[in-house]
Amino acid sequence: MLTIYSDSHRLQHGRSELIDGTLKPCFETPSRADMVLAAVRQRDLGDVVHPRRHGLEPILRVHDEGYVRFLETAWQRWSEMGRDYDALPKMWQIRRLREAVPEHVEGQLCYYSMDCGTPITAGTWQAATASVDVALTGADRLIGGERAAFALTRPPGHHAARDYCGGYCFFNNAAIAAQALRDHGMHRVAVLDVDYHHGNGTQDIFYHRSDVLFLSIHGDPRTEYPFFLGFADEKGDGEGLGYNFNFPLAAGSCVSTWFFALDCALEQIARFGAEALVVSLGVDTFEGDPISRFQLGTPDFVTLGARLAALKLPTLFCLEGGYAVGPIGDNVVNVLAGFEA
Ligand code: SP5
Ligand code: ZN
Repeated sequence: MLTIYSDSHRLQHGRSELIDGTLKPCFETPSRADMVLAAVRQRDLGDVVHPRRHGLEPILRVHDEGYVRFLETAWQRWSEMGRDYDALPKMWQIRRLREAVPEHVEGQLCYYSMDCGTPITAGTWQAATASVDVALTGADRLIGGERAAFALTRPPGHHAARDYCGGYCFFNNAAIAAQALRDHGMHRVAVLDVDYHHGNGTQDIFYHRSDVLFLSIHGDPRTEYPFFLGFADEKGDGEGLGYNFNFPLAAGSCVSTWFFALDCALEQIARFGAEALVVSLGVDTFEGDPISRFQLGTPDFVTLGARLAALKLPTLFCLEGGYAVGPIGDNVVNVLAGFEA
């Protein structure tokens, strides 16, 4: 399988995130992508190519223009105030506060963020746009007739909604790629999110649409991040009613429960008549993940890949979460190898 990779991911190197009440070193680190790339090479998955630049147009098909301009200028405006530390928000536009975009970068940072774990740094814009290019170059390959491609996207994307960042995500790589597939003639695209955390951003982007089916298997939001979306009764709205499926599972759920949910999701994808599949591939479902609570073992990821392959669809894998840095490479490559076996 072809891998698309860019060194620009290193430019996203946040110092800290607010977790359990203190600023801790970011879980989402450059070493994650380095480990995945090393495993791709070591296990001879296939060629590794650089992305092609696609510009802002495909991003603006999915994201709000004000949000995109904010991300483009945020670091410069932040650092002009003499701040050399990562930009993190400190309040939110919560219930009954005015829903208006503030003028000041500080207020905009709060307005356009979902959480306090997604630092904007000097290199965020470059890293996030390169990550989109990685996903779009993968989509190009599918459009060109390839069976599958692996977009080694970092920073990840699935928590980024139409107009906010969060959960270590800035642009929704998988959603932008799915939209690109639609724009290049694929009529029905399914996005399957297997990251431990609900793909709130992707759901947000496609919630009113019937041409992109969204399905997510994740830790139950009653106890797990992102808490405010990902419940089973969210089924889509308007045209999109019946085209959104959430499979929330209790934290600590066993492997067979997880694979049962996967089978339900795969059945829906087949029923939908998808012409292409985008997989939001988080491996924070791993038993050793430091911030998540499912129990998949390293060999289970081979099984996941094999089950996805059984759909027989052109498939684009986009990397999302996974924070057990030592095993992340084997876990990810196991999915891809299982797919190809
Ligand atoms: C892409 C992705 O996987 N984003 C995940 C963002 C999760 N951020 C908040 C995690 C909070 C976990 N709390 C557990 C604390 C363990 N001490
Ligand atoms: Zn995750």
